[in-house]
Amino acid sequence: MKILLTGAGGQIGHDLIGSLSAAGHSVTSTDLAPRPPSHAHASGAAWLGLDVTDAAATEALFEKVKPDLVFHLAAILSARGEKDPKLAYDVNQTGTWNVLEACRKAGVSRLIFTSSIAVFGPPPSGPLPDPTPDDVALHPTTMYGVTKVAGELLCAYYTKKFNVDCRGVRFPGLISAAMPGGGSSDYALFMYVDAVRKGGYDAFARNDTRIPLMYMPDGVRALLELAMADRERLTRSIYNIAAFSPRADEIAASVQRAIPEAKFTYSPDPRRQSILDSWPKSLDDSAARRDWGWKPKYDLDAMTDDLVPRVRRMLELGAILSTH
Ligand code: AKB
Repeated sequence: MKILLTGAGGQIGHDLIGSLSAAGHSVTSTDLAPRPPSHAHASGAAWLGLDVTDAAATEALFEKVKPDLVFHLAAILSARGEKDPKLAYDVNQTGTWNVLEACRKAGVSRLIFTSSIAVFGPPPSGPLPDPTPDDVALHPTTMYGVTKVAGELLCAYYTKKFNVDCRGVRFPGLISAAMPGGGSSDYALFMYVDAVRKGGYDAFARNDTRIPLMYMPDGVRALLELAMADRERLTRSIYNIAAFSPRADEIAASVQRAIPEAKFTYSPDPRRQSILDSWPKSLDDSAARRDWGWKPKYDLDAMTDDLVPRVRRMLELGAILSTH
C-alpha cells in the first residue's frame, strides 16, 4: 500500500514509520523539518518537506504521491499551543482542512486522524464522568483541544459529504523512547528519561495527577488496526482508546522497580497542571473494543520493563550522535 504521513518527524512518526516499512508498505514521510537523526532507522522511506499550512503545496504533494492511505500526524501539542495559539490554530485547524481538501482532490480514499484526550474539558455542570465515554459534551480548555474537536467534526463531515473515509482515535498521553514535543503529558515520559540520565525528576505535575496514558507500541497498533478495519464495522468516526491511568506517584513507583535509586519530587507548574486537571482521569473505550477489537497489551509495569532499556539505548545513541 502507498502510505503518506504528515508530521512524520514527531513522536508517533518515529515508531509508525518503522512498523509500516516492516510490513512492506511504501512509505512517504513528510514534515516541515528535515529527517531528525532519531529517525535514521527509517532511512529507507522517502522523506519530503511539507508545511501543511500551505494548501497549494499540500495539494501538489498529495497529487504527486497519490497515496492510498494518509496518517495525519502534524500538530502543535497542548502546552506549546498555549504559548502560541495562532501557530496551533494554523497547523492544527488550517492544516487539517488542507489535508482533507488535498485528500478529496487527489482521490485519497482513507485518512487517519489523530485526536486527543485534549478534546475533553470540565463541563459547566460538574466534573467529567470517570471513566469518560466517547459521547460527552466537549469543553476543551486549550487551543490544541479546540482544534482537535474541529478536526474530529471535519473528519466526519468529509466522510459523509465527500467519501474521504476519515477515521481516528483520541490518544491518551503517549509514552515512548523518543523525545516528546510540547505536550502537557510529557511529565510521564520525563519520569523515565530523567531517571535514566539524571537519577531522578522534578515533575511539573502534582503527585496525584491522573490522566490516561498509553505505551507507543499500543498506540501505533491502534492506528494500524483502525486503518485496516472494515468500514461496515465502524459505528463512529472517532474512538476513545485507553490503556492505563496511573497517578504520577504510581509511575514513579513503577520506574523505581527498574531504577531503585531514582528520586522523584513534584513542583507543579500552574499552567500545565490546569490543563492536566481539565482532562479525563480515565477513558471508556468500549466502542473501539466492540467495533474493531481494540485491546491494549501493555499495563504500566509492562511498559516500564520494556521502556527503561530503550530509553538507555536512546540516550546512548543521542550521546554518540552529538559527539560525531
Ligand atoms: C499533550 O500532552 O498535549 C499530548 C496529548 C495528550 O494529546 N500528549
